[in-house]
Amino acid sequence: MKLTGVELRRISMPLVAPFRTSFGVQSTRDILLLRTVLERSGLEGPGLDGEAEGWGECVAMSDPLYSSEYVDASADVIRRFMLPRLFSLGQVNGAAVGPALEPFKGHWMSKAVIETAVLDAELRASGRSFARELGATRDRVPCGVSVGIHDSVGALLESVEGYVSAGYLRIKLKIEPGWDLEPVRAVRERFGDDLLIQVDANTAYTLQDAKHLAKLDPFDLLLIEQPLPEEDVLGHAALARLIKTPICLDESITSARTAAAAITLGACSIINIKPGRVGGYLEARRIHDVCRAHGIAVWCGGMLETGIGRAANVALAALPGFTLPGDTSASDRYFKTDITEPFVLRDGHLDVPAGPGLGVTPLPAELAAVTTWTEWIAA
Ligand code: SMG
Ligand code: MG
Repeated sequence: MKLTGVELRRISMPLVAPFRTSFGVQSTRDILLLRTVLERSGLEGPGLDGEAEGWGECVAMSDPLYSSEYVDASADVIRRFMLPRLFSLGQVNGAAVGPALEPFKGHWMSKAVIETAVLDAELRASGRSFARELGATRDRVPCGVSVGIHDSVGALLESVEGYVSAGYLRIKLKIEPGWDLEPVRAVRERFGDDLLIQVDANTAYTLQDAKHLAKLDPFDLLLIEQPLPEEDVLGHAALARLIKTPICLDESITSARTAAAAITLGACSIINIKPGRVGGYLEARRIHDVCRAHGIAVWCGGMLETGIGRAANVALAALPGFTLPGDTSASDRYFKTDITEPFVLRDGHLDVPAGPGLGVTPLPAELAAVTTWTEWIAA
């Protein structure tokens, strides 16, 4: 297939409630979507002439606070470097995108959105689903929910109550220094020992805090996610020897190679796989494979995606090594109106889309209502 053009589209999606983490507050999700148009020739098989379209959602945020990536930079690197490189190739398919973009350092989220949109077009054209292509073994996935930092413990308990009664199977509490032991204790006491609880610090602590973090041990948490800075893999290995709560890495893991190194160093016993953070779903699958071979549990992270990104995440989360509930929550946890048919929680699970490609497409009216800018880039 030949890539004939790409549409960049920026959308602005108000969240149902502000989401506060140790690095900032999100009230509106500012998102870059990418639509690829590929041309098929009869040479690829009978009846395959014509155009194929694919979609992808870039998980970069407006500001470089979760990682170094941000939306404007993503649009820039895609436009100036990545698309010219892909347009220069005669033929392109999902598997060829990663190797073709390899010379460009970093920019994982930008690489990921292009690979996803090319893969989606390719799979739609041949009637194969994303889940099937990745190796999914389930048709629905168990879901958790990520709960932001609140102004008071009372307000937090009220939010958690809502999510528990909606059926979420695991609660993740965002923590930071000054908002850790007290909220965790309150949620554990209120909801009992059976509730699966984990915490996420988004790099807010240092190894000096080890004694303090050990005070989380009695609360029987599933894991503590990314307590220390992204580059401090050795610090996480040291911390793992000082606390009982299992350490899960998020920001530190950018590839199957960094995952293998972190595992070998003893820096984590669980990994949060976010395809955008690692350059795409194919690398995400390689991380899954590495972890599975090492007996390391994985789960699918989230970046406040719309239905487009969620469809792909849910497909990935259906692979056999995803043994913990993911941050793959229902559409209504994020937005009043999603840009696709909404993902709905049933018995704490989301269904894995089974149609060709991602199995979902943006609804034209909903998409138009949130679009702030588009740009067509022809080959
Ligand atoms: O998509 O439900 C979601 C958000 C999950 O907490 C979540 N993501 O570090 O894991 C993480 C954060 C990163 C995004 S915070 C704006
Ligand atoms: Mg995280």
